[in-house]
Amino acid sequence: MRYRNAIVRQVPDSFADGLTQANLGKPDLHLARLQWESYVFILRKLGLNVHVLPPLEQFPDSVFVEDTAVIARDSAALANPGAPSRRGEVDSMRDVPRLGFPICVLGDPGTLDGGDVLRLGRMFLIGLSDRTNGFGAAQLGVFLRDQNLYYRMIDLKQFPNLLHLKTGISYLEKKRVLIQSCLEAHPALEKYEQIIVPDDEAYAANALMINGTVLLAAGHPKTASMLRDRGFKKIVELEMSEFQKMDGGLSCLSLRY
Ligand code: CIR
Repeated sequence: MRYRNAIVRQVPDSFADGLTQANLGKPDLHLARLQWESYVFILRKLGLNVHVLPPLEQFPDSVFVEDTAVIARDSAALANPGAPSRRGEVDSMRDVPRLGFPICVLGDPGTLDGGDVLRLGRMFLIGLSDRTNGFGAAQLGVFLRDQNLYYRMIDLKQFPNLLHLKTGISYLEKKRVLIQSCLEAHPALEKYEQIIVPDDEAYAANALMINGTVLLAAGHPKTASMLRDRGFKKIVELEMSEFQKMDGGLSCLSLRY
């Protein structure tokens, strides 16, 4: 799939007050902003038109804009984030071009974070997590089916290390997935070539394939060389340390379409 656009949101001063279970210490705001700038720079270099939203101080996690919506074909679904502190982030997405006229707005009792939704061509995997429940997934399922897209749910409760589905899996096009070992041999993935990141590089499983280039979190040399051995020639490694401290990864920082 060829991406032309991305939506990102700037890092708020309140960033360090966001939700986290990572136990990696407090993020450095200045460094987080530098890392964010590099991320946006690369998206632009890869040809994307990047729409930058202003920071939302009252929502420390709002830089993780992926969780607020799901974009499919020509339309979008506005999510209903599972964490109460993140609910209000969605309101500010209603004015965003492309998201301004969503076909679908997910709502209670359904909850869904965009980070639990992975697109693999015409198929969408929806993770059932602490953030996304069956109602939310079913609402999104109707939205997808109406557009002749398919979906399948994956229960993540048995994988406590995965905050979101995309914490543990990325789609690298051509039926290839980069996954954490806990998802190995999952029936939902049996038709895909599985590239398994070493357990001590689990964070690298949240990667992005953008127009032929793999964006990988820096500091995961085994994963990078494994990808090179598999024929991925274009790999860009991005420093993500400050976002990792807040449980966020490469995919979380943008909505791509
Ligand atoms: C949260 O707990 O909601 C944020 N601190 C991290 C969200 C990461 N988003 C994502 O994986 N899509």
